[in-house]
Amino acid sequence: MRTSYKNLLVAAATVTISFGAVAQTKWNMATPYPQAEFHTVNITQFVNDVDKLSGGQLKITVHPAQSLFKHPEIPRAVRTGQVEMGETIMSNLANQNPIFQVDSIPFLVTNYADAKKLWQGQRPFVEAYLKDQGMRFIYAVPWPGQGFFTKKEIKTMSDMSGVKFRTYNSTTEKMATMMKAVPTTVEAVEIPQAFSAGIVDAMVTSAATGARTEAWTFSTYYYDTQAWMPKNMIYVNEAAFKRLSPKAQQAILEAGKAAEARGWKMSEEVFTKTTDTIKAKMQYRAPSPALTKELAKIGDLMSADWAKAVGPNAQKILAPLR
Ligand code: PCA
Repeated sequence: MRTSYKNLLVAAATVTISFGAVAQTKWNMATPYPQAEFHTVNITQFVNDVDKLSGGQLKITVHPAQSLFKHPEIPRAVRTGQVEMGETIMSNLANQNPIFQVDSIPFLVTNYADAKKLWQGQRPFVEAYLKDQGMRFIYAVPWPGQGFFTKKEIKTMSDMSGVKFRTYNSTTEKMATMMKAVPTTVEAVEIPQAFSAGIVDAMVTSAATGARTEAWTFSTYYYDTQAWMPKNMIYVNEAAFKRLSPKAQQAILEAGKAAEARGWKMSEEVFTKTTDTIKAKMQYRAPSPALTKELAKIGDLMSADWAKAVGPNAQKILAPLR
């Protein structure tokens, strides 16, 4: 996006127009995923709720599919106040702080009940880190469990050796390297093009994103490993938040609480529905015991590295799960 347009948006956002007694504030929100993903559907409902609960005081325009900022740029854009609100997959921030990585380690959690427990342990640290950065955490929602979409059959890990493999951030890249695959980071919105251009021949993602991208048009097998459940988080620039009326602030917090509860339910529903679609359209496979065992080994190594990087807080984060 051109800088001049960005500046214009920022200027527009700070304009508060008065309609009689009620002041109206306009905000922008940058998100990485397209409208068709359930996370974005949930965000749309969230901003509608904010509008209603604030009595029309706060209007948030959602810019999906990286249309305002590229996914990796969103946290900085929110931190510096270029945009008031954003969405990011948490493990993208693993390079800044390892607390964000824990939901992307293979086989730490493989179902919604455990994902919730892990989130309970992780949440205070996520909130504190964002606060420290001049941001405020609003809510988080998990993706369905991650699996592998491939063109060829994968019986053991050695079948992944040298495969051009789509990953989505440094954590997934690390795992792919440990699998001896050749990782390339491709944003979710660019998946079909990456396959058709021959940049990748396999990918890691959820049934949700597999179905949304019609993975059957560019791959054959789906290995349902349920390897981890990464979360997206929604957060705001704290200074912008403080400038809002108490009523608008309250609206964001309340709508956020509702969006978190609704989003977890949506995720579980989408998981069932899209897994059924994939079963109907693709060669659906449970991973072989050998593949599961080899992945678990990678998970153990990543867990150990993670715990070392986090230090004593690792035990606190994992406590609800244990
Ligand atoms: N979909 C997103 C993140 C994880 C997921 O299931 C993606 O593939 O980029």
